[in-house]
Amino acid sequence: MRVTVCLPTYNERDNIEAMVHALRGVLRKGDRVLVIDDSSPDGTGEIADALAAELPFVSVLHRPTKEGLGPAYLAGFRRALDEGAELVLEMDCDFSHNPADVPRLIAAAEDGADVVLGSRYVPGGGVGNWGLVRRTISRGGSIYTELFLRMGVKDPTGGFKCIRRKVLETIDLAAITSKGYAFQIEMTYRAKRAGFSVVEIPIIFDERAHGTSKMSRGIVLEAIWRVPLLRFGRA
Ligand SMILES: Nc1nc2c(ncn2[C@@H]2O[C@H](COP(=O)(O)OP(=O)(O)OP(=O)(O)O)[C@@H](O)[C@H]2O)c(=O)[nH]1
Ligand SMILES: [Mg+2]
Repeated sequence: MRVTVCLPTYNERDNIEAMVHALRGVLRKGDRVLVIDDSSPDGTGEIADALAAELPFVSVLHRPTKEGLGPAYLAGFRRALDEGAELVLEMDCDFSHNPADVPRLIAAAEDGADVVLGSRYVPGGGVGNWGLVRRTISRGGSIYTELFLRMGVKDPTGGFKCIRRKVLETIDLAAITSKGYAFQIEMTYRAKRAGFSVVEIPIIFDERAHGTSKMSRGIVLEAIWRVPLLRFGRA
């Protein structure tokens, strides 16, 4: 199945080139990488353009302002569908998600799963070098989400995913307004609610080595208020 890896970037100058080359090593003929850059002030967009000029499997979607991960992915999904992708991957560009795991995500989707989640909290998964605070936020987020949404998903805030085209064509992407972790939760929730199968496969998540995290208190708070709204609201 033809794959497009969506790679949102904001100030990933020190990661983008290595990531594109790593993906080149694991993707198959016809697969694509779509960089979605929100006008990074550090020049990531220009580096991505140079990579796209050199490597035909790479394209770049430039967006004028930083709006968060959710809007960036939604724009990327639309482009990937237009380009004919049969499987669409979500992946961070900071090497927290290991490019070597990409073929396993693809294989699980090709085996029949509609949504494949790279999961830190199933047997064999884990986090490499996170401190206690990050571990607690992440674990707490999973428990909180399960309390309200009952998806039976161990790692609902993760952002390493492989999604079948049909899922993106079926769920109402225009209705999704979440920006951060809530976006990851909402995508999976809407897919499940539409009757699609969700499968978790183990991944090891490592803290980024270069650049800075865009995780913020706002992103955590957004997830806290949006999760109950998903369950009880009209979303
Ligand atoms: N296009 C775009 N990309 C973003 C935005 N915010 C974050 N990203 C990218 O999304 C990916 C994940 O962001 P990170 O900063 O690593 O945030 P995180 O993974 O939630 O937080 P950590 O766990 O601390 O790494 C990275 O590739 C970022 O460059 C945004 O507003 N727009
Ligand atoms: Mg990260």
